Amino acid sequence: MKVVYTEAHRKRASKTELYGGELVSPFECPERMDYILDRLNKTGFGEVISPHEVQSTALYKIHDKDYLSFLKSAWDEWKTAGFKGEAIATVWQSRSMPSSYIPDFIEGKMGYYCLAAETSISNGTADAAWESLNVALCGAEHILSGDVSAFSLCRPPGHHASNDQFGGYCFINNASVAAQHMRDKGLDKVAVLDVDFHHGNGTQAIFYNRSDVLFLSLHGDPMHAFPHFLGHADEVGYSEGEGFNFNYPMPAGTSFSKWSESLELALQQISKFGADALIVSLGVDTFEKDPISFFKLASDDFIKMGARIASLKLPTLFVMEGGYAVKEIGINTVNVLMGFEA
Ligand code: Q9C
Ligand code: ZN
Repeated sequence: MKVVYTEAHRKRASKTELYGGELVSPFECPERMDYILDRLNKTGFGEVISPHEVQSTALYKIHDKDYLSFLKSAWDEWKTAGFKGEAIATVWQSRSMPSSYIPDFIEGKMGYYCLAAETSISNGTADAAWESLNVALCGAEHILSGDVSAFSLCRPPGHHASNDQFGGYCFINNASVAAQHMRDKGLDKVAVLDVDFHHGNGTQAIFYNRSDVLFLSLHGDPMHAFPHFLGHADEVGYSEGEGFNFNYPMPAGTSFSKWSESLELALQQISKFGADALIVSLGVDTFEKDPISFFKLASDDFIKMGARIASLKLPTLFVMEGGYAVKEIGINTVNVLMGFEA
C-alpha cells in the first residue's frame, strides 16, 4: 500500500491548546507523524511516497470561499491587531444574538469561522492545512488510477472542519474533499467510514443532504464527548440525503467486542449502498491509553479492525485523523493497515 506523506505538516506547530481552563501544549503535535513513520520503517510496511501537486476543484465545492480566505489571512490579521498570543476564538454568535452580519475585525471573524476554542491558529497553520489536503488528494488519485488501497498520512486532521468552520484540530476536511474529488473523477458512489473516537461532525454536515456520499461514524456519545453538539443516532440525513447518514454513538468504557458490533452494522450499510470506493477517516484515539478519549481498544484490536474493513473488498483510501497516545500511535495505525492487507 502506498503511504503518502510530506514533511510540510511541521508548519502546523501551534504552541497552545485551551484545555481544562489552561493553555497546554497541543495534543495534536508533529511528533505524532514521527511515531507513525518510525513504525512504518520498523515493520517495512508500505511504500512511503511524497505527494505530487494534484489539480482539483473539489476544495471549492466542499468549503466556503470566504472561509478559505479567512484561513489564509487569519494569523496576519491577528498579529496586525496587536495580540501577543496565538489566535484563539473567544466569542460566538449565540442563540441570543441572531444577526446575519459577518464581523470585520479578526476577533469577531475567529468566532464566526471557528466551532471550538481549543484549536489555535498560528504561523504556518494554513500552509500545513493545504499541504495536508494535497496528501489526501494524492491518495485519492492513486485509488482512481487503480490501486486497491492507499494511506494518506494527513496532518493536520480534517473531519471536524465543516463547510465554513475550523475546530477540533481541523481546518480543511481532507476526507470530504477526497470524496468529492473521487465523485468529480467519475465514481458514482463514495462511502466515508469514520472510526476516529470523535464524531465526524464536519463530514456529516458537508454531506448531510446528499445521497451520493454515504457517511457513517462510530464515536463516543456526544452527550459526554467532543464535539458535544452533533453525532446522535437520530441524525439520519436530510432531504435527498435522508437515509445516507449513520451514527453509532457509544458509552465510556466501550471495548472492541462492543465497538465491533457497531462496525458490523456500518459495514452492512456500506455493502447495501453499493459504494464504488471507501474512504476511512482513520483516527486511533479509540485506544485504551488515549489521553482525551474513553474507549478501550487494545493495540491488537486495530489489526482486527483493518481486516473487517477489508472484507468489503472496496478500493479503500485511509485518511489520517486523530490519535493522541503518541508513543503507541504508530503501532495502532500500522496495525489497521496491516490487518487490512493480510
Ligand atoms: N476533553 C480529532 O481527533 N478537545 N480531534 C477534546 C477532551 C478536542 C479531537 C477535549 C478534541 C478534538 C481529529
Ligand atoms: Zn478524534
